[in-house]
Parts: sequence; structure tokens; C-alpha cells
Amino acid sequence: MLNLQNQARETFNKPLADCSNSEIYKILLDFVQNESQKLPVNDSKRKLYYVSAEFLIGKLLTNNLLNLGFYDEVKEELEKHGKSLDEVEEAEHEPSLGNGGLGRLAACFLDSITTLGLNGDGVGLNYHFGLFRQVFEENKQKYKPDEWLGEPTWLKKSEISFNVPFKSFTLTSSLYDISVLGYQQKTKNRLRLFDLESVTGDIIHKDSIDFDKTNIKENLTLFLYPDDSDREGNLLRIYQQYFMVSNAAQLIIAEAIERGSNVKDLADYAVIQINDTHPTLIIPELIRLLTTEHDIEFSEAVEITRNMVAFTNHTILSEALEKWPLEDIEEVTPIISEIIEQLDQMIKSEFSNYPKVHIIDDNDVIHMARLAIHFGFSTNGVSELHTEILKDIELHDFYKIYPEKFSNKTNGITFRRWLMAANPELTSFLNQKIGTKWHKDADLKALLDYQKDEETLDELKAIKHDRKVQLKNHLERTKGVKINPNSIIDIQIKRIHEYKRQQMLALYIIYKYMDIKKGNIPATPITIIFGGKAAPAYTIAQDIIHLILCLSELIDQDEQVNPYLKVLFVENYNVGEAEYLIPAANISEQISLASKEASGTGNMKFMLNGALTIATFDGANVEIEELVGNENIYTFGRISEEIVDLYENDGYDSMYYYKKATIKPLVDFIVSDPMLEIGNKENLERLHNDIKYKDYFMALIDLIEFIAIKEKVYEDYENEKVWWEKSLVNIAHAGFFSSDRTIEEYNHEIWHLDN
Ligand code: CR1
Repeated sequence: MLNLQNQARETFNKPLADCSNSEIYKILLDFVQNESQKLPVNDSKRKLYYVSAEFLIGKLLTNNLLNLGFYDEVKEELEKHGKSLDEVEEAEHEPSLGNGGLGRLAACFLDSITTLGLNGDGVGLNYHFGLFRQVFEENKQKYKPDEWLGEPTWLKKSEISFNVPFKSFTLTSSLYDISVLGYQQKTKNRLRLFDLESVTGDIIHKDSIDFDKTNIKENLTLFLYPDDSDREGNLLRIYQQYFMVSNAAQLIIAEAIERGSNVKDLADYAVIQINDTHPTLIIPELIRLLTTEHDIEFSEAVEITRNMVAFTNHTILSEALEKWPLEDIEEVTPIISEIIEQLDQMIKSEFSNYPKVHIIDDNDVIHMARLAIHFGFSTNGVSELHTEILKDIELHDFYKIYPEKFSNKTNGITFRRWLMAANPELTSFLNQKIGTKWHKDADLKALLDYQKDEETLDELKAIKHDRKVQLKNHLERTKGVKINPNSIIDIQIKRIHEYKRQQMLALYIIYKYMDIKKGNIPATPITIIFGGKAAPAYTIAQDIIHLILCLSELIDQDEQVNPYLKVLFVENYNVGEAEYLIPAANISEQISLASKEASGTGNMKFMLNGALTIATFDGANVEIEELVGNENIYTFGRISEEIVDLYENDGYDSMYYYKKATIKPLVDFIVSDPMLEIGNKENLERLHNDIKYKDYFMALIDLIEFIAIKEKVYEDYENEKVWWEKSLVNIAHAGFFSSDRTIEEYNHEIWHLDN
């Protein structure tokens, strides 16, 4: 067992109470690394490889302590010496190896795979700076490199290394491993991150994220999603992707041989789940390796590969469905472009009349999703609605050809991180009320027995208040901002994108601001919190951030309004911030334009932590509503059929909505004098014009309904008995969204791992 006091004296020659948080962090990291060292890695015959450009794993200390069973003990021990685990964890730098939902999903999946005792590793890249660090200056998003690497670290360098042949040079990789621990599991898996020793970060121009994009040897693993608005950027992304999948494929084959494969039977030993299209080049790469290094005929290599690869689609947004010019792939790796052309020929001769399923189109552009669907054995969507849209619309021709390949796997979240570690207060409440069986099966329905119990509802309310105070303290300590813990906490946290409609919430804020100025004072003060990054090349998303930051400043300055309304944009939103924000939320904003959000997973995290959802009929919101019933969720807006129809028939006219008497003043406020005084004319005017004349993601179409539902939610908040009962019902039905359930489905229907 761990004796922290002794460790402190041994390592730092002083009592624990005198150690800094970083020193304690170091002691605990060594301890956890030691404990996990003792666990054997899974080694059953058939193994899953979850290949992904992103793994948004978050900080690992608390989670690993929890999974190993030391969490309570360590927390108590620290408290005895006047220390707090939360503050110790602030010394840990969060790895920024992901960007959004698909990356966080990969991390939840690794936790569940390991918890279920399945043999499966994650494979990706060890980006030195990951995604940029967001800072706000002059109410605008600015970019800083995020230096998350350094000592002490969870990464362990392995002996494993492969040669990756590019057109005009070969690069030799290094492999770093992070142990992945399961909840109360005696075996472990690993996250395998490939890197290149010649990448050092020295070529970054000081304090920016600019660098020479052509110097592949020095830049290959610097950043996640380097700017791809020019050809160099495009090529760099292809270099990264090929480096990732070539290493992954060589690792998979080598490990299978070690476990007894003769290569011809490779598909009995390995199954590869590719997370979106970024790892699709693993298909031609496996074919290359099998034919050139293992003496297998081309057609047999194609069949072996097809039996191994499964594809998950995470979006229908065309900008995110990757397409690469054939000549760009040729520039990076001509062997691979040749193989893709051969595969394309096979498809063209079989489906000559279906141009929409051809891998290479008439402009010599390669459609990565098409490659993945033809040459994998499985394609899945991530919520029921999303999968239906894939089958009926986006991938309809493919569904006609291969109906048996398609299935749905509704996303999930790990309860270890998003309930047990993030919300220990709610966790002990649940333990008291319904016992601890849910730790294993995620079934929280027994809580419904307390639905009408006022004492229980009061406890729930007290926990939420406690979490609001914790959020307030955290924001004050780490960001120097103040919020009112007695206000309604209303949160939208996710990447900034027009389809997610942060701009619609901003328009509501304008409505509320005007309404308060008219003298309509909210019964309880309201705090609306945003968090999220915008892609550097996405201009309108930057403008939306600017609008929200300007509104925040305007309201803060207005003494008539600021006692009742606060708008806060949390800088550099990441997993760690989410762990503070979500437990404190009363209201979860899930307001994407119907059909556009494939699933969402934030929606599930908020629900599990007792927030009520304001939701459009999109992604997994639809399934939340099915579970909790219409009276326990606030749904509004056009349904996806209507939206799809509007796009198909070019039927949306933003001007029609703009001209409405309730809408026009709200939109025009963006360029009003008080706003122009605070903000930048160019940004605000561009956004104003965009919403007025284009509004491609239809923020205005649902605005009036949105305002009405928001007013209703705030009104309901005043009716405490009703509110906390709804909150309890949401928690009780969240079990379905455990990622353990999702992984069981992947395993039974796609992976078929032993165990
Ligand atoms: C989707 O936008 C979904 C996650 C995980 C995102 C989100 O709705 O919950 O994937 N897609 O499945 C994505 O990041 C590039 O696409």
C-alpha cells in the first residue's frame, strides 16, 4: 500500500504537507506507473486495433487511481495533510492529442475496452503540440503552441520502430506507449503513439503555431490537423496519415505473427476499427505490405484486408469527408496511389453505372470514405438518426450495394471519468441510494424509486449547488473570473461551428439583454457559459467567438443587466474544464441544426450529471428523448426531414426570417453602436451579413421557437419540485449511454474478440 508521507520524505526529503502540488503529482505518477507495470497486457489471440488521428484522453492521474482502486485512499490521505487531489491534478498537463467528439470518443472507448477485459490497443501519433492552445486577446481567438510534453510523463518509449518509405526518403519511427487501465481490471491495454526523433519543435516560430510545412523530417508530428488551406498543408496531412497507418499496419502484422499468425490468416488475429476517414490509407498500406513483404497475391491481399477493416463515420458534413487529389498521394507515396488506382479500377468495372461509388472521381480526386466502405467489412454510424441518414441519403448507393455492411452503434461515454471521477459527490449519493452494482452495469434506473421523495430531490439540489461552488472556485483560481453560484448555470461547450449554432444562443442572449433592459428581471440570475475552439481557417467561427466575447463585455459593463445575466467564454476549453463545467450545469445546450450533429456525447455527459437538455431533434438527442420522455427534455425546432428537404430544394431563405419583427432587431444588434464600440467592425459586419444573407446552417429558422423554449426552461427552474424530479429522471435513464454498452455492441457485432 501507498504511504504518501514516507514517499514524500524519501523523494523530496520533507513532509507531505510541505510538498508542492507538482511534487505530489510526481510521487503519485510514479506510484501509478509502478502499479500498472505489474499488470499484464492482454494477449488473447484476436486483437482489436483502434486506429485514430485523435485520442483526447484528458488528464490521467485521477482516472488511473480510480481504476486501480486507490482513489478514495489517496484523496483522504492528501486531505489529512491539507492537500487536495483536484489541486494536485492541476500540476498535470493535459495531453492535447485531439480536437473534438471523435477524439474524446476514442478515449472513452479505450477505457471501456480495457474495463471489459478485451484485447485492444489504440494506435495514433504523438503530436508534440497537439491542437493549439486558445487564448483570447481583444475579444478574439489567438493561437499558442500547447507544450504538453515534458517530465514527468505517462509516455514510455518502447524498443519498437519501423521504416516508413515515402517517395524520396524513408523515415524511422519510435513508438511510445501509455498504459490504459480498466476499472478493477487485472489486465491492461495500451495507447500506442508513433513519433519521429528528428521532430523537436525547434522550427516553430516563436510563440506562434507557424512553421516550415515542407520540412517533413522536422515537422511531421508537431501538430494535430496542421492548417490545410494550401497544398503544402494538404501534403503534410497526407504525410502524417501515411506515417500513422504504415506504422500501425507494420505493428499489427508483426504482433499477429508473434501470436502465431501465418499472415494468410491475419484476419483471425486482428481487427482494425478506423475512426473516421483519417486512417483509411491503412487499406492500401496493408495490401502493399502483404504483397511486397509477405508474398501474397494482390487479390488475396485485398480479401485479407477487407476482412480486417471496419469503418466508423462520424459526420455528414462534406468539409469533413476527406478527399485527396490523386497527385498529392502520388507525391507522398506513389506505391500507395498505384494501389488505390488498382482498387478503383476493380470498383469501376463492377459498378460502371454508379459514379457516386467510384473511389476516384472524374477530377482525379480520391474519396476516402468510399475506399473505406468498399474495402472494409463494416460501416457504422454513431446514433440511430445518423445511421438512418447515412443509409437513406448520404451513403444510399452504398447501402443498396452492401446492406449487410451497415449498422448503428450509438455513442457512449465512460462513467468512470464522467461520473465517478468528475462528480464524486453525485457518485456517493448514487451509492447510498441504489448501491454500487451500477459501477459494473451502469444501470441507474433504481433511482426512479426516489422520484417523488422530497428529501432525495433536496440532496440532488444540494449536490448541484456544491458543484457550482467548486466551479466558481476553480474559475477564480485558474482563470481569474467570477461567477455567481446561486445563478442558473446554462452551458454550451463543443467545437465552434455554425451547424452547432452557438450564434443562435448568442442571438438569444441579445434578446435577454434587451428584455432585462426593458425591466423584465429574471427570477433567478442566469449564467451562460461557452467553451470551444474554432478551426484557424474557419472565419465565421472566429467571428462567432468575437460576437460572444463582445456581448460578454457589454453585459459585464452594464449595471442594469449584470446582476441578472452573465456571459462567460471559458478560454482553452478542454477535457479538464469539461470535468468542472458539466457537474455544475443546470442546462445543457444541444441545439445543432437537425441532421447535422452525428451524435453528440456532451449531451450524454450533462444528462448523467443531472442537467436538463434543451435539444433539437438531432443525433443522440432523439434517443435521450425516447428514454426520458418528452416531459423531461426541452425539444424544439425543425426535424431533420424538413431540413434535408430544404437543402435538397434550395428552399431556405434567411431574409424571410431576418425580416420578422422579433428577429431583425436581434440580428441588427450585432452591428449596433454599443457593439461596434467594443468590437471589431470587420468581424461583426461580416457575421451580420452572413446571418442576414446566407445563414447556411439556418440559425434563424428555429430562433423564435428557441427563445420560447428557453423562457420556458428558466420559468420551470423556479418550480423546484418539478425541476429536480426531471433532473433525477434524466440521471436514472443515462445508463444506456455508458460506453461499456457501446463497446459490447461493437464487440458482438463487429469485432468478435474472445472473452
Ligand atoms: C460528431 O460531430 C459525434 C462525434 C463522435 C463528431 C459528433 O456528433 O458525437 O464525432 N464528428 O462520434 C467528427 O468529429 C470529424 O467528425
